[in-house]
Amino acid sequence: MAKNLVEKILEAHLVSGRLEPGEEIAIRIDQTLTQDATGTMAYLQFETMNVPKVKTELSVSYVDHNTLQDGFENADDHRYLETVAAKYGILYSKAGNGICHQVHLERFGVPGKTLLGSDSHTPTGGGIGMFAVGAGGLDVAVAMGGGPFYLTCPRVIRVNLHNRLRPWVSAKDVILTVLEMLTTKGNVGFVIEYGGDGVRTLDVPERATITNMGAELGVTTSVFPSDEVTRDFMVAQGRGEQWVELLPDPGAKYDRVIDIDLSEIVPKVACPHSPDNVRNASELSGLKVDQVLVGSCTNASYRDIMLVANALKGKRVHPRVSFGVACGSRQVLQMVAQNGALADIVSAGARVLESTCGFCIGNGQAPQTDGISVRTNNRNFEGRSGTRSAKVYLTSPETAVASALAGELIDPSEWFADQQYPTYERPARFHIDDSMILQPAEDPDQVEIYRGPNIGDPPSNDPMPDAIHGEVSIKVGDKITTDHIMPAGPRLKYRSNIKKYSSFVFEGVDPRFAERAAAARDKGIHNIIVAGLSYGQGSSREHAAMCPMYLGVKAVLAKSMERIHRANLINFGIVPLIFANPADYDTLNPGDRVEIDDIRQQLLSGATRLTVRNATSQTTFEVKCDLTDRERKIVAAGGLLNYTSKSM
Ligand code: MIC
Ligand code: SF4
Repeated sequence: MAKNLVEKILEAHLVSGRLEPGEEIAIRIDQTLTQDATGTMAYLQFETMNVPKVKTELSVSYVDHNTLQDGFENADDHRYLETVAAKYGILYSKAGNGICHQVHLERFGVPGKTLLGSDSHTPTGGGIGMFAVGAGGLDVAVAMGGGPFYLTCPRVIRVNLHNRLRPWVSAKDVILTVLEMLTTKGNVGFVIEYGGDGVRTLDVPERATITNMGAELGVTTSVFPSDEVTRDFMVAQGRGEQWVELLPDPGAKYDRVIDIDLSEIVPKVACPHSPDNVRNASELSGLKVDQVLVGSCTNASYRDIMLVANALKGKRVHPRVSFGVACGSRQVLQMVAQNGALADIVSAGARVLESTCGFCIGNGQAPQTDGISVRTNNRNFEGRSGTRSAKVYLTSPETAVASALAGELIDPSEWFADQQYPTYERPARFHIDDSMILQPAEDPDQVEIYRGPNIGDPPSNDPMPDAIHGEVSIKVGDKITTDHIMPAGPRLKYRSNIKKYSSFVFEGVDPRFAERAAAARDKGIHNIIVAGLSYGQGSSREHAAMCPMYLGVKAVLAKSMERIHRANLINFGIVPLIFANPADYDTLNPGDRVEIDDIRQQLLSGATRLTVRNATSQTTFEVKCDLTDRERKIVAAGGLLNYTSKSM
């Protein structure tokens, strides 16, 4: 039978289950990646598994998120990560070497392999033909220990790209067009497979811009075929021998097919505060901008930075604009330093930023009050920039650089109308220097793991009680992101210290939540979160489940939930429940006493509907409990760590 790309990769990695959309399957993981903000907890959990050496083909630990080091915490965490990597057979990419997804694409990605990463933008690897999935740190820890990764066998959407992009329009505009069509809601359980004659007009990093922001659609991952373009990119990275061709069979079946004519795409902008709030750049012309930032794992490849440098050559950014540029990797920074492009960027008046996540995760560069910021990254959630009143517009590097020069948001094809679009030529050989990637120790027994005072233990949890006697401790609306649940930015440095980090749960939504929830927990009352649509969008941070668990949250009742967050809730023993009738959401109020009888027994016996009693309003309603048998046992045990230690 003719197979699509997704079926081919999944079939080659299937450990259990049937390849039928909607079924639970388990797949073997070839490679893992972690970053420092999620990594410390992932490795603390890995250490509890008593595995002497990772069992994957390749595991890499990157330091790219918490590099500000305004205090000892980050530096302590980095040293912990470095020593853990040395001991357990993991490569360690030091701070300054670049953003995990970009470095992984450049130096390690292999078509047809599976990659599990503790970061939601791991699907960037789909640009080189990997089946690359984001997950919570605990799932990544299990994969490093040799365990399979469980997921719902996806449905596949085929997106055919035709023709080629016009000048001053680029890959970011393609994915913003897809986001405009499919939005951030309702795509859970799908994978996007790109194809069509337009694919060969896009180099691997451009494809990676597209798969990167698949995360914002909420799909499990996105994947491009591996063709001659992939081969040439890998040859230029000195890794030609790792290339394999990977194409779908002619006549392969898809759940849905979408056709996009690249030549019709125009420059796009995702307006505040959601990546799917997309408009044409030309409609926003004239909006004064205060800040423009180029960088992040979405748009900081050699191609992107060269484009920016060429567009800036001999010009100056608008005097009122603060303009920053962060290369996505040290490889890119070295190359633009050597070829003089960096000088063009600096001469134009740019602030050169470190090759890290930086501004994208709210570490520095917070805009002014009510500021307008144009950025090339992938998320513009309210407050993520560090300034609650700021408005962040997501664009391509082309639109960003035009706006930096103009001082206002502008369609780059209009601003550069008289200027030749710089043609990009991939270098025959990228600058290869992996000296900031440390190899594991030759004698692991000699390595002593460094644990500074910021490193706590992973918190433990009790099994699910027989019944839930709880209280609605917070009621939130639609599209609550993991940034709302667990703020990043200046709070990020407490990631390894759950007690401390837990005091910031829902900080920006309801600053008293953590205190209230902890008090209820201490009185033996179970905390319940009530939410609207797409609860838990965005980041993969398992802290958005782990910290609520620590505060005694036992259940989330939502209209719908995102994939990674749902999996994290289960991993930390919180039961994800969906309103059978969404209108019941309206009947609940903060403070309502809520009861679910025999929850533990019902979970274990496979009940798919549960009755919830609102003791305050004396009403009852039903919720859907669509969990697999394995997930039920995990929740009943109080989380994956309890479940694994019980079954070992
Ligand atoms: C993000 O973009 O939100 C992050 C920071 O990279 C997160 C991971 C984290 O919270 O550490 C992600 O996307 O998963
Ligand atoms: Fe880093 Fe931003 Fe990419 Fe997350 S989205 S990995 S914070 S650059």
